[in-house]
Amino acid sequence: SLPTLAVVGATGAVGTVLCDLLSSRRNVWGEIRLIASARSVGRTVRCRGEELTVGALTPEAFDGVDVAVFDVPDEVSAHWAPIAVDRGAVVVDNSGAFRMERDVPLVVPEINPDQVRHRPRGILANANCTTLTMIVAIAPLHREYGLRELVLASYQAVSGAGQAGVDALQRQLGKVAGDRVLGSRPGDVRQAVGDELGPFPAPLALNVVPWAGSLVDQGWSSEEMKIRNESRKILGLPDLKVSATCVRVPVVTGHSVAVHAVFGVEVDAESAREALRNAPGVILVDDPAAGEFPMPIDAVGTDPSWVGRIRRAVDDPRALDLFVTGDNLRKGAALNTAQIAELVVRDRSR
Ligand code: 11C
Repeated sequence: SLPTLAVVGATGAVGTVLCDLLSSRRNVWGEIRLIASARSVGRTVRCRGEELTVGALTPEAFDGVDVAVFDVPDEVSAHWAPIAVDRGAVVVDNSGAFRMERDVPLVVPEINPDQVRHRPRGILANANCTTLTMIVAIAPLHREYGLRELVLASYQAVSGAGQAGVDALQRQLGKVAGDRVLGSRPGDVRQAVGDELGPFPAPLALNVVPWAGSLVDQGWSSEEMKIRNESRKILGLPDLKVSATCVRVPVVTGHSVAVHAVFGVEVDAESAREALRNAPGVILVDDPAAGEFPMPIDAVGTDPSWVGRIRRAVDDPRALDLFVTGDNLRKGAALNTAQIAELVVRDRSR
């Protein structure tokens, strides 16, 4: 019989996209069981053309489940993932709770699919959405040239902070639209936005905020350290130099990253384009003369990472500069977890 999939956090920003994706991907699942926190229990969600009723997060909810995908906060995953494993499920976790644990693989199916087999704790981790968007385009270049260093600046959408982030931007846009004065200084939206900051430390409407996540160490944000640590783990390069600056921008969905990548050998923009043209999960859009470059408005609702603006660095023949953008809720989250879950069942039926 076909395997049973549980989706924990089914009504959140990522869970909703996952249900949507499961309706359009090749169907490998028998029962799909939707699970969420108490306030969403009893709601119905459409998945594969059926109305499914959301159930409660209890140990028994995992009985008979083959794979459980978790799209919930770190502390919820940390508590519940081992319970799901005890009940017999393989867990695919999209939180930060397990990603850097030595005995939990961090899987990107285009890069390290074989790692789904090594899961001593029954848990497979899904990377952060900014890491995932960028790494799918960097791995083929690493295979070609041998990566030494990444210098990154992100342009992250508000949906990375969940539905609360989207709601906050939309409320703020309502307040600044039509406000031609925008406070005492033109362009200063603080007065218009007032206290509608939502999960962000400053207004996002008509602004950019160089901050995502929490303060970790020496001024670095958690998001910046995740990109560094996760890129090293996924590529199997423990000494890779990574410096990231994470910035939130007023985009609803689609994380973008400007990348300066330094390699072990001299690079050539055309051969880099060729490597990316042939890479899984990547779309090359690189014709600036024709006004073609990757943007969140292209990437939203699509599966691949869109990459373009590929240039060899003027001052370093071993470095490439490029721009990547991808749907943070799809490849950045729901899609990658769906792909990992599918690998688990494909592997089982071999
Ligand atoms: C953001 N990337 O855009 C974050 C959200 O580690 O999975 C996801 C945080 C994570 O705010």
